[in-house]
Amino acid sequence: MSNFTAEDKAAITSLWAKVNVEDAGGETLGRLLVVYPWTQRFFDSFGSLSSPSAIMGNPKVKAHGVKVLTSLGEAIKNLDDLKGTFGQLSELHCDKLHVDPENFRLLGNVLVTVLAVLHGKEFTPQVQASWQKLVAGVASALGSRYH
Ligand code: HNI
Repeated sequence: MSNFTAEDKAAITSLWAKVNVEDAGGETLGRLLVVYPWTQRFFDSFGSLSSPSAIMGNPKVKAHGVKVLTSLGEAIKNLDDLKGTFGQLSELHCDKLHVDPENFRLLGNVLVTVLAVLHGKEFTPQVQASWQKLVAGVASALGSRYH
């Protein structure tokens, strides 16, 4: 599990303070579903995902993206215990949702891309490196109770 330095923590929390969870959440989940279409199979109750514009305009996609990013925000308050923070969610994604944990890595990479696009100049190499560490740590924690 990653160890976050003081610089990482500062880089993660200072960018997070500026993230609009509504915008970034919808963009991230939407792009995941567009770019990796096999991830759509987990969301068959979400209505039309038949084209990129249907996906990006789907209110259920947006609402669920917000839920995911809100949960990530909780993790940012507990950077030294991502495994503990995500223990129950790991079990849920494994036992009930049957989500292949590789998808957590895909989502993390899409999130980093979305933040780079939305935050431009503020997304410095230091910020990017710290966020890469965060999404890797989150993916690992969400996968930690798979069996
Ligand atoms: Ni995920 C439900 C958090 C990645 C598929 N997911 C949740 C919930 C949270 C959550 C919180 C709501 C749980 C509840 O109702 O108690 N998911 C997260 C986080 C990440 C993540 C923090 C990664 C950072 N989930 C993914 C990925 C997929 C995924 C990558 C599939 C590609 N999640 C789901 C599905 C549900 C879900 C499916 C249930 C949705 C529903 O409401 O039917």
